[in-house]
Amino acid sequence: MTDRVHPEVRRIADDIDTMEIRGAATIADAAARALRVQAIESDATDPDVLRADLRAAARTLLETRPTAVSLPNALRYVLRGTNAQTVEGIRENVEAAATEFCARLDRAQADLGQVGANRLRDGDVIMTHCHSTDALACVEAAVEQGKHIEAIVKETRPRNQGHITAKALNEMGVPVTLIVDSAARRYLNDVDHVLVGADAVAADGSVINKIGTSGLAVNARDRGTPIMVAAQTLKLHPGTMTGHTVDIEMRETEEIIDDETLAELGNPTVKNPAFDVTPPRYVDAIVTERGQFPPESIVMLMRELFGEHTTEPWAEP
Ligand code: RUB
Repeated sequence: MTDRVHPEVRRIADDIDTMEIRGAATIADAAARALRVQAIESDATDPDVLRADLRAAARTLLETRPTAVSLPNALRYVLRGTNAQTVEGIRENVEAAATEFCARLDRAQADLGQVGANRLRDGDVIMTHCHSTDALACVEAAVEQGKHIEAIVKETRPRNQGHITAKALNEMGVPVTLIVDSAARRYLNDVDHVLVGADAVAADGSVINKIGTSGLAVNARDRGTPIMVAAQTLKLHPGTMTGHTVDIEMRETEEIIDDETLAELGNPTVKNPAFDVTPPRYVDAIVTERGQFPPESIVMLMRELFGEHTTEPWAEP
C-alpha cells in the first residue's frame, strides 16, 4: 500500500475542506473520529509504521482548514497515546483517547451552555452571527431553564450559515427574525446580547470567528449591547502564548460571485476571508465550560490547560 492514509480519513478531510463538515467543534469531533479509524484499520504490524500512519493521517486532516484551532487541539489530544511499545497498545490508546475526546467535547458544550444560560434573562433578545453549536448550547440551556428567548439571526454571507442557526433555534421553540448582515446595526437597539462562537481565542483575549463578527462587536459596543462569546476551552489557541498568530483562511472567489458576472464587472479582484479578529476590548465575556472569563484573563486558563509549550505530534521525527 503506497497511500497509507485510510480512505475514510481522506473522505473526512475532504468533507472538512468542502465544508460538508464545518464549525470548530464539529470539525474537532470528526478529526478525532478519523484518527480512531486510522488506528483501528491500519494494517501496520510495526509500531513505528502505525505511528507514521497516524502522523500522516493527522497531517491530511490538518491541511484542510487553517483557522479553527480545535482541529490541531483534537489531533494533539488523540495522538498523545502513540508512544506505546506495541501496535495493539497504540491502537487501544488512540481509540480510548478519541472516544474520551468526543465525550469531553459534548460534556464541555453542555456545561458551557449552563454558564451562558445564566447570563440570559427571561424575555431577552439575542443577535447571532454564523452558526455556532457552543452559542446554541447557551440558548438551549436557557430555554430548558424556562426562559423565553427571541433571536435576530444574521444570514451570514457568503455561505448563509445563519440559515442553519435559524432552523436550530426554531426547533428549540425560539422565535427567529432573519436579517441580512448589513441590517445588524439597525436592529441592535432591540437586542439584549450579541451571542457568537469562536474558531480560536488568542492569548490576549482576541476572538477569531466568522468574518463579520468584529464589525458586529464594534457596532454592539457603540450601542452598549453586551457581547458574549461561547467558546469551550478546545478553542483556546496555545501557540498564541508564544507569539504565533492565527492564520485567517482565504476562500474561493466562487463563493461570492460566478465567473460570468465577474467578467461583466471587468474582473475586479475579489477577496473572501472566512474569519476576522475581534479585539478583547469589544468582548464582554468568554463563556467556557470552566466558567466565564473577561477576555483579558483567558491567558491564565490557557497556561493552566496547556502549560508553556505545545507539541506537534504529527511532525516527522
Ligand atoms: C463557523 C464559525 C463558528 C465557529 C464556532 O465557520 O465561525 O462560529 O466555528 O462554531 P465555518 P462551534 O462555517 O466557516 O466553519 O461553536 O460549533 O464550534
